[in-house]
Amino acid sequence: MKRPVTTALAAILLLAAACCAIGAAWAQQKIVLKASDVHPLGYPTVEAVVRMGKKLEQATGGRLSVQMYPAMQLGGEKEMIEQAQVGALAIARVSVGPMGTIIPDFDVFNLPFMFRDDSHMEKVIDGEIGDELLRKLSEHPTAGLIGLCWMNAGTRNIYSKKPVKSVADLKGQKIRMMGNPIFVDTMNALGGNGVAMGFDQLTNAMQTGVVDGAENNSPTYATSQHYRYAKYFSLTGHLMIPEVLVFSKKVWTTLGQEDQALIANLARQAQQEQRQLWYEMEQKSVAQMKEAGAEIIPIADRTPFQDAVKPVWDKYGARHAALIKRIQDVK
Ligand code: BDP
Repeated sequence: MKRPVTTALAAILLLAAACCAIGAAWAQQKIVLKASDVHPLGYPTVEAVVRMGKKLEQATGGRLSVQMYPAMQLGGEKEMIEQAQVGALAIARVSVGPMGTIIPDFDVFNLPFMFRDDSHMEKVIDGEIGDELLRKLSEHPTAGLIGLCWMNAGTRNIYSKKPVKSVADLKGQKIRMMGNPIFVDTMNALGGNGVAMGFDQLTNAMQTGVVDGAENNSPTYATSQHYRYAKYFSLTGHLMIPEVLVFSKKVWTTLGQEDQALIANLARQAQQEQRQLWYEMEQKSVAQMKEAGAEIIPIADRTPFQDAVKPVWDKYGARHAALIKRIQDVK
């Protein structure tokens, strides 16, 4: 007959073993991270996040994975940001455009004619300014988002039902802009009527004539088939706005430190991978637009456009003078 002390000890050991097993099972629990993008599958930003998800799945033996909801399945970017903030969505790939209303410093990227060209923009987002802004977002006490990485989105150009060859041609044209006052002010300064609305409402607004046109990069114009309603694509190049990949802070804090580091690292890789996809897509899009009958209007001298937006710089630039100077100094 066993002595009671030995029996008690055995019971404790058994209980401890059971707890360990439950703990291990808990740690092994599969987590599916919901991700979203306004663009369809195959678009560079979407593809980069899908690839990142595959790498994450591989690295964790399937414990962590990413489920992509593309093509505005979860709404426009405003909705995606809100869902990430409350933790209903883990990963949102959005334009810096709407982020400026959350982190004012982000608006520096939203200033018209801020970057000289793609390579200037890339040096900024790849360098210390890019890192600083991501950190600013992650450390913001109420934004509820972690800034993971940047992505390319080329140059935005105005497209409309009526050709825009000069600033004067914008007079009386209703042009959809992203939801941030800086963009409406930019279009108004150019002499048009800026109309703020979500990307999810744009096709309908063009169909029904609520707006005459919009402005965007060629891949967005081509994949969304906006040439069907606004065939004149004028190379105004007035905005060059990077994209940002954000992670819900609510979901982030439920992950272990190692998982967080892994995701952060894979996002950094995605930043470079997306870039390759981006340039291929830009070329393809221009061919697709032309084939579909879009008319590309070159703007030989952008100076009148640059001069016209000076009031926007006066209004929004002054408060960010030091950061703007640092960006301009990046060579
Ligand atoms: C595209 C961006 C997307 C924006 C869209 C817009 O990739 O994030 O939602 O523009 O104009 O270029 O809203």
